[in-house]
Amino acid sequence: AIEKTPEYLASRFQGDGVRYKAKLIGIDEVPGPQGDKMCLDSMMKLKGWEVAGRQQGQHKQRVWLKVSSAGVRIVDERTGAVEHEHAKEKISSLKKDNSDPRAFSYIYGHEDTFKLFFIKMANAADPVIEDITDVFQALPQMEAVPETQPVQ
Ligand code: I3P
Repeated sequence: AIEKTPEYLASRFQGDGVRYKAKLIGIDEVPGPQGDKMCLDSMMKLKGWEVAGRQQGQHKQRVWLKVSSAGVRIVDERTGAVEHEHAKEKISSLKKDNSDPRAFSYIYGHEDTFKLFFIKMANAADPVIEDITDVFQALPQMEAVPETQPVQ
């Protein structure tokens, strides 16, 4: 395994960060920042809507999920527009979907409103969960890494 030094994390997540191909299963307003049952209920509801949508011939939106030292961004695959920008300080919950190894969710809080974002990765969800976790945990070290100055 790669040793996650502050230098490694800083360079992995600098700028645009790491980009993953994904689909947006859905977004749901939830009552609070965290809670197992609350997340599971919300994910189950969004899954129900996904199934209902598919039965009507709708497809999930294709997106790029970008994980950087700033947080998570969701970019529309077709237009390239940044649709959601979630500062890591405001992400309060990160959950695997135990019934689907490609899916996970997180909660983003803004003022008194919390929204659960349910994402389906093109591949396994574990690597992106690990990246987001690293970004949360690496904050103090990453700030301590000095800017490298170009040699004149
Ligand atoms: C598709 C299949 C894919 C799914 C896709 C469905 O149905 O279930 O696995 O993509 O969802 O349309 P079918 O087999 O009938 O073509 P995901 O695995 O990424 O969910 P989508 O239409 O919302 O992209």
